Amino acid sequence: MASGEGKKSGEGKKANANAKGGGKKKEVKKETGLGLSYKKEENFGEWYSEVCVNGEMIEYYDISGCYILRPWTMAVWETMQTFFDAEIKKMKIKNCYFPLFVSPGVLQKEKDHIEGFAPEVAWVTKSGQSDLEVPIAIRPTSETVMYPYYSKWIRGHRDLPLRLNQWCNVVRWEFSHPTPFIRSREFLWQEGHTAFATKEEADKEVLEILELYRRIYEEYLAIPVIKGKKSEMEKFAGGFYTTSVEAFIPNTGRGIQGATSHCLGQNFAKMFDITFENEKGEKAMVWQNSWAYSTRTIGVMVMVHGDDKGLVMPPKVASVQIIVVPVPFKDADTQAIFDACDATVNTLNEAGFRAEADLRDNYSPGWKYSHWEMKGVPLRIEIGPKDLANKQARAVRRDNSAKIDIPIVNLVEQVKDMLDNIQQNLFDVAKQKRDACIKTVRTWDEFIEALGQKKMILAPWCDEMEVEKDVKARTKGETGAAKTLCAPFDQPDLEGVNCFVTGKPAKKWSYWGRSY
Ligand code: 87F
Repeated sequence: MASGEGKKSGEGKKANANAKGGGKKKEVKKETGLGLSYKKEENFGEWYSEVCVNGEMIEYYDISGCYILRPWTMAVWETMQTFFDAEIKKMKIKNCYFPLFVSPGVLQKEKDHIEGFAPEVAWVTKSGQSDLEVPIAIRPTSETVMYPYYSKWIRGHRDLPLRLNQWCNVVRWEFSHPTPFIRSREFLWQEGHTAFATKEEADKEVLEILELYRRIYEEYLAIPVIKGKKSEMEKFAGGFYTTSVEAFIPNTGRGIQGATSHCLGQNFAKMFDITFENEKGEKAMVWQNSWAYSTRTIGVMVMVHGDDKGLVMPPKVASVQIIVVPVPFKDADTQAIFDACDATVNTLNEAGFRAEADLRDNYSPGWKYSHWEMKGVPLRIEIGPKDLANKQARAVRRDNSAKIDIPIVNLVEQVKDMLDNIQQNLFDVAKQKRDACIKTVRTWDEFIEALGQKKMILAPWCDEMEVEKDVKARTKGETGAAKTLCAPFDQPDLEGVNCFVTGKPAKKWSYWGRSY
């Protein structure tokens, strides 16, 4: 691992211990001591890395900023993918796949907005020992890959709208602070790229997609987000305007951009000559959008819900929703208990739940409890001799440790209620914590005080870029500068309200804070 890449202490340690030599086993693996060595409140950064690894979502890799996504992660990704893919198909958006490689000529076409991003572009320069005649870039995003073909495929108004999406990986060679899911050099995402005849159609789609992103966070990941518009400084430089969903991590006091839906206007149509003959027979430029969400979503989920026992998975995305653990006693009929576990799993699976039994005989029930708690399984069902005799099972919730005895005859019904309740409770608790971190301010002094208290700050602003630059400069410190997160669509009253920096009449309320 190259030095000076700003890696986190945890990253270095784990990469060296586990990854060098291609995944050799750690020397000793004790059966006990399943717990985490860091606490969420005390050392959030180390806690996060440890939860990702011990929860079996991530394995560190011997290239800094690259991570192995284990099945426990991919199941979450696939659930969100299934939802989103079905929704965009209803909108008549079609899937496609464009190549990973970008020729330098095409990449340059976009140079105005690429300029700032150029240091992050990774290049292939050799095959075997020989230098390539022309180095080839690896896509950091696919505008330059796709739009030359949009130009070719779009001729007349009947070719519109053109609405394509691709599920793929992208590479951005980040240099600061690699963090699993949140900032990695390769990540998975979907990128949608659409072209319309009119601005109205493009505007409408931007919001429809943003609503799907809100639903991914709120309905699937149980994370509250704020929908809004990015400032001129924070928008995608190549675009016309950018909307986003913004989440917040209370422990670090940082906002995190959850997903973006951009209206590109006609900027790329100009650059790539994407024109069509309209109904009047005139040549016109298309209106375009692009939008994406990535595996970052999963990192936000870990950060928001995880606790000192490990991951906490919302039932809707959990790979295993219910883990059934046999609790045999010395003289009990072990076989009958195991059979009851199997029967319970079958009943639950037939009812459409994702349930598994942990029947391994080389681990104690206590060890299994800790193991599945670490992995964040929403509900544990324990079956022992007493339960068997009473025709019941004991259910234990991961989110609040509540235990209740369920009569077997009511199993399906009660498990459904409990999972729904867990999903809702995770959202409610996350929202309560997030809301407790929101502070509305009117003046610079209040702003600085709130920033010191790790708040997400709602402040009236004159909407001038110079002012945002000034705020950034004046708040620059070890933990990073404050910037705008978004101007929420849901705007408080502006009447007679002045900018918290300049005292001029405010043009909008905006969220400010430190961010990822
Ligand atoms: C890094 C290197 C090169 C972000 C980059 O948000 C280029 C870029 O264009 C780059 N990092 N971006 C902006 C991506 C904009 C846009 N692309 C399609 C999206 C949604 C999906």
